[in-house]
Amino acid sequence: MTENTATAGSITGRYVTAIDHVGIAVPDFDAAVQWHRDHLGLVLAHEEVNEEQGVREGMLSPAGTAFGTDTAIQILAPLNDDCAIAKFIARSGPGLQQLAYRVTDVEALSAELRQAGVRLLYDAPRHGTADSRINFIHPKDGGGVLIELVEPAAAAH
Ligand code: V0V
Repeated sequence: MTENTATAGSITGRYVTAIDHVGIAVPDFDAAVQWHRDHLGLVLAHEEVNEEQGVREGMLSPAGTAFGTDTAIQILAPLNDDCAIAKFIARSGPGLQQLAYRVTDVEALSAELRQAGVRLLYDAPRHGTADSRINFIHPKDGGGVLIELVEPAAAAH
C-alpha cells in the first residue's frame, strides 16, 4: 500500500481545498468568451473589471456547474499596456497565464510559505474576483508556474 505523503501537518493538507481556476491571457475579452461558448459550450458565470490588476476578467464554466464551487476558466484581458496580462501577452503571446488554488486562509498559508523560503508577490492579500482575497507565488518558485492563492469571500463559503 502506498502511503499518502500529504499527511496532516503538511502545508497543503491544511489550506488548499480545490483548483479554483485556470487563467488564460487574451487580447480580446469578448472574442475569447464567444470562442469558448461556441466551441466548448462554456458559459460566462461572472464578469468584472479589476482596476488594480489592470484586467477585465470573466469566469467561465460548463453549464450547470456552480461559480465559486466548481473549477472555472478565467479569461483575462488587459486594460492597459502596463498591466501583468499585457506584459505576459507581449512576451509569451496569449495562453495559460496562471493556476489558482482555492485556500481556506490566504494570509496564514502565505506566512508559512514565506517561512519556507517561497516568494509571495504581495506583503498582504489583495482584492480578487468576487471579493476574494488573493496572493501569488512567484513563478520562479512555483516550478515555472504563476500560482495564485484564492480565499473566497466569506459569503461564498
Ligand atoms: C512571468 N514569468 C512567468 C509568468 N510571468 N512564468 C510563468 N507564468 C507567468 N505568468 C517569468 C518570466 O518569463 C521571467 O522568466 C520571470 O518570470 C520574471 O519575469 P518578470 O520580468 O518579472 O515579468 P513581469 O514583469 O511580467 O512580472 C511577472 C509577475 C507579474 C509574475 C511578477 O505577472 C505579476 O505581478 N503577476 C501577478 C498579478 C497578475 O498576474 N495579475 C493578472 C491576473 P525569465 O525570462 O527570467 O526566465 S489578476 C487575477 O488573477 C485576479 C484579479 C483574480 O484571479 O481574482
